[in-house]
Amino acid sequence: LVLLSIFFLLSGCNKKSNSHFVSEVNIIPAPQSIQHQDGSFIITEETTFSSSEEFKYANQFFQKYILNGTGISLKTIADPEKADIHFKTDTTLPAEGYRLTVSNNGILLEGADKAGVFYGVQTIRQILPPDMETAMVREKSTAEIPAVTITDAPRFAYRGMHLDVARHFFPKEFIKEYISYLAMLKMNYFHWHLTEDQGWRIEIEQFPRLTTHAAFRDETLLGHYNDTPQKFDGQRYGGFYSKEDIKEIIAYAEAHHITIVPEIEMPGHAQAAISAYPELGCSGEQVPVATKWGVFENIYCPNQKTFAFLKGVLTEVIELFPGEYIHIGGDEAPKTKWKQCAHCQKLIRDHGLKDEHELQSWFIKEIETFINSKGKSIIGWDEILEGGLAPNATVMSWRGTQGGIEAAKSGHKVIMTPTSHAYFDYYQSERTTEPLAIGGFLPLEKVYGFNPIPEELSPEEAKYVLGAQGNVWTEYMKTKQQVEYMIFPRMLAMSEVVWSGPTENFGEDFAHFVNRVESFHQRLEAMHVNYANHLYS
Ligand code: TNX
Repeated sequence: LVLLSIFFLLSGCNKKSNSHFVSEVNIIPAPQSIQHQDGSFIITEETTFSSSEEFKYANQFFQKYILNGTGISLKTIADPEKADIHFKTDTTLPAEGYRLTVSNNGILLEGADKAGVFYGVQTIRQILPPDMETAMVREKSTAEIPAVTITDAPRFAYRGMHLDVARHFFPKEFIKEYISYLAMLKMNYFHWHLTEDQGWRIEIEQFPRLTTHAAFRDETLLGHYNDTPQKFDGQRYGGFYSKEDIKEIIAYAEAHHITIVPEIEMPGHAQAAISAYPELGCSGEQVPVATKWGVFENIYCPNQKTFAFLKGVLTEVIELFPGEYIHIGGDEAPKTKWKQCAHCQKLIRDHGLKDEHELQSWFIKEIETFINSKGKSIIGWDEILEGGLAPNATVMSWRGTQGGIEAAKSGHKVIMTPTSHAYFDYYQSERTTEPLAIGGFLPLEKVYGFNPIPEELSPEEAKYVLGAQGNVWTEYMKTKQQVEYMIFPRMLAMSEVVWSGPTENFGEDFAHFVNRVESFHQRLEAMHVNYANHLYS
């Protein structure tokens, strides 16, 4: 017995020194099918690797991951037949899908396309032990992967996460980390909320005051519009991304198979821009960059200067971002100033419009025509439905799913992001120790139970629902640690909603999910990522 305990003690020590990694199969989002077999494959210094240049991002990611985690530089060889690890195409698989076969003899990863191979690599990553996440080159060690066959493909084509970088600014290093979290969870769209009342965050060469002036605010009076103002030290607060920063982030996103959807808000949430260029507002008065949270009456005036400005801005935005979509906002635009403005009233009469809501739709349609002429499509928050939808617009349904249902029924594409299931700025537990949040209540279980396809839609109409997205408004998140706390573990649930599909047996599935989340926490820890350590509310 003494000898036996010494043996166990020693083997325990061995594990700690990470000389040989063994792991269990525990993947988020859950794959469509997993079959376990006996045996395993061990990656050693002798392991050979063959892939095609076409999969360069997946190859790079994989090789770097193994190197960081084990110190092994995989030997690349040309002949796929001789390689222990082989990545290749199988066009019979569904889009973005993959088939991973691990046996005693090696690893075969087949992908429908480049994204499929990349997601297969993310699965391999999650089968490998969490300790390998800690980015440092270790003493040479090996990594053991249990024999398994996984066949997998996503439920939705749009699997998104949003981040508001305007209420609080986050440096480009964190934006890359955020993108890497999406990639790890097989999400593929990053909705980058770049402009707000409280700050403009993207360099536009034609309008330099956007970054010298509108990117900064006086922080003395910061607080919610109903809150007692919080006293800060009276410093300027802000920041912006230069064009070089943005190019760097776009390249990083591309290498992670993520498309960025940049958002330029209009006609509301525009006070920072109007502060820099007062002629963009209806009264022309000088207003400050907002220092409180909420909804503001200073919105763009539908005049020639505004259209020239927005077209100039959008031209530069379109030149930068390669993706199909430009998000034009459209939400929360009070019409007070438009009601008081003679020019606006004349527009309403001249164009035979009913009211200011129809004027907003006219405004958005003008912008859509411009964006379409540059070969891109618009996405707008569901308020863009109110005065008639722009012909080719995709609707982001945030005030519940009703807007999305209406849009899908009229043949428009939809992304579901309802406050009820997708707002990660809401509280996630009822504990009194929760950090201050905007309000609301969205526990993990509720996110997990979200079905982006409402019952009201027929199978034909449901096809217009491209997918769903988690939103992260940062009024009450100042640091990356706070953002991470709010997204983990809820983003894990969202990734499963959009990738793995509806659960037939909710209670049991949620319990299994919670087990997987618990072990995923070790991975986040190894990555030095903060998370909320409560799985139930
Ligand atoms: C509403 S969601 C907003 C944001 C706020 C958020 C806070 C949406 C389109 N607009 O401006 O940050 O609520 O939850």
